Amino acid sequence: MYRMEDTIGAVATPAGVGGIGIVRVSGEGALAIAGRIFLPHRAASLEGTPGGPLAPQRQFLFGRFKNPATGEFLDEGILLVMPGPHSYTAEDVVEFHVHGSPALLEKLMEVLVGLGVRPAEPGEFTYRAFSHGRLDLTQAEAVEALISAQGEAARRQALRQLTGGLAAHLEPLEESLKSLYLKIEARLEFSEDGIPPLDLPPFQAEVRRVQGELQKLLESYAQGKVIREGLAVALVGPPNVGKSSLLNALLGIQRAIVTPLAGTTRDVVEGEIRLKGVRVRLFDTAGIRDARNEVEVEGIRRSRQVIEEADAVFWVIDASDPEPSLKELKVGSLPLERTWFLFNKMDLVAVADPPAVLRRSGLEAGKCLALSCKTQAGLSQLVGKIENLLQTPVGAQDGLLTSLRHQQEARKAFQALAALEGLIRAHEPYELWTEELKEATLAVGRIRGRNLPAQAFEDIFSKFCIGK
Ligand SMILES: Nc1nc2c(ncn2[C@@H]2O[C@H](COP(=O)(O)OP(=O)(O)OP(=O)(O)O)[C@@H](O)[C@H]2O)c(=O)[nH]1
Ligand SMILES: [Mg+2]
Repeated sequence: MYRMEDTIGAVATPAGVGGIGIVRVSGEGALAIAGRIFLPHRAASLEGTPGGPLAPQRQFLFGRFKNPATGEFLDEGILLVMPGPHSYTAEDVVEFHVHGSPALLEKLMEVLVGLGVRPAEPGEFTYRAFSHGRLDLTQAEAVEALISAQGEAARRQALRQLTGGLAAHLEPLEESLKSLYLKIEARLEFSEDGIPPLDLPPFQAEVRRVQGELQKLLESYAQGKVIREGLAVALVGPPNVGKSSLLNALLGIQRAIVTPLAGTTRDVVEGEIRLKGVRVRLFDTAGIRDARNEVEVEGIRRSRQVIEEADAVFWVIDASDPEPSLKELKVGSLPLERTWFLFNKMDLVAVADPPAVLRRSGLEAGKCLALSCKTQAGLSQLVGKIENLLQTPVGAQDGLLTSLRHQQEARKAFQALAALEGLIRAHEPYELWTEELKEATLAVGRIRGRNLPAQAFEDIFSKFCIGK
């Protein structure tokens, strides 16, 4: 586990060459150590030796950095001084802003370590901010989410969480659970002392309300996942129906090879677009058929894997010859709840009724779309369809659960309340009710970092990058 009493330091800027590189140091020794390296320009002589104490006030100084052991000049730059508690970690923090040279930054770290700084573990600065109560756990996690956000929607989601969106949602929930717990607890301890009997209907109504809130949070998880990780769309179907043509049309470039030969695509070809600020990853695949050729067989195995992993499956059908597609459909097992049927090559058919074709195969007619990659007809409707898949459920935005950890805890709380309802119905004793209420309260608290075992923190923060 992280040792809180050490003064820690790390390069906070990304590896590689840049205009500026930043080394950050936090802890009790930060100001003293900085004072030993830094010589402000307003000192009488630039040739002087550092060593003057730094005033513990917020300041931004221009000057020189020197190795106090050898007197060697390292660089000229800026020192930011942020005494605790008004700093990121709530401890004394200093930042050395120097030229962004990896060799220089390494040297600076080496000098700092010589003065007693311990290189920080991943996420250790944020861990300190959390342990000093500057951030709750959901906010600490949001820092990492913001840093690694891919795209506009993920960025906004992380920022909402960082500014306390999720915490604000969880706090009243935890309070409600606590007060439910106390109601029963009081009647447990003082059952003889004339506390009025429990008014059951409002109690049950409150349990159901809290359960409803938890349900909403749980539903927001799947949506949050799409925003963070993007939506994966599989373009699949038999050979020659126009899967690669569709990929190219959606990307607006000739990414995949298109030929009139069946079995053109062998590998999975990936492309990416952004819709509503969310990353949409498109996977063009080998046409699925009964193939003998070894290369094609492997391609088809990969197609099936893409179907497994995709959020949405677009099963492409040649509208001028739908039979092979429908036949493959019956043999191949498709996840129908996340599959849409795209009738391509509509330009080749005078009259076509995709819904009727689907109905004849016993499929849901509403999940189809007609288009032509050749004329581009129907493409904008298809894009609209994908955008609908990205839609955030109303009201869920602020409460979005963003990690598996959140989801698991919220589910535990939900299940505890479900168990409680069973106990109430079965007229079980209050002792058992309090157990479930305690479990639900603790689970919601754990989302924000309360009552977690030390190992759990390590697991969470070790995924952060070094310097954060
Ligand atoms: N008329 C017409 N032809 C199309 C349309 N879309 C694709 N094609 C043609 O159909 C043929 C096959 O297209 P591809 O995009 O290679 O089909 P695919 O499904 O990727 O085929 P495989 O990779 O072999 O599985 C090509 O000759 C395309 O030009 C369309 O909307 N209308
Ligand atoms: Mg292809």
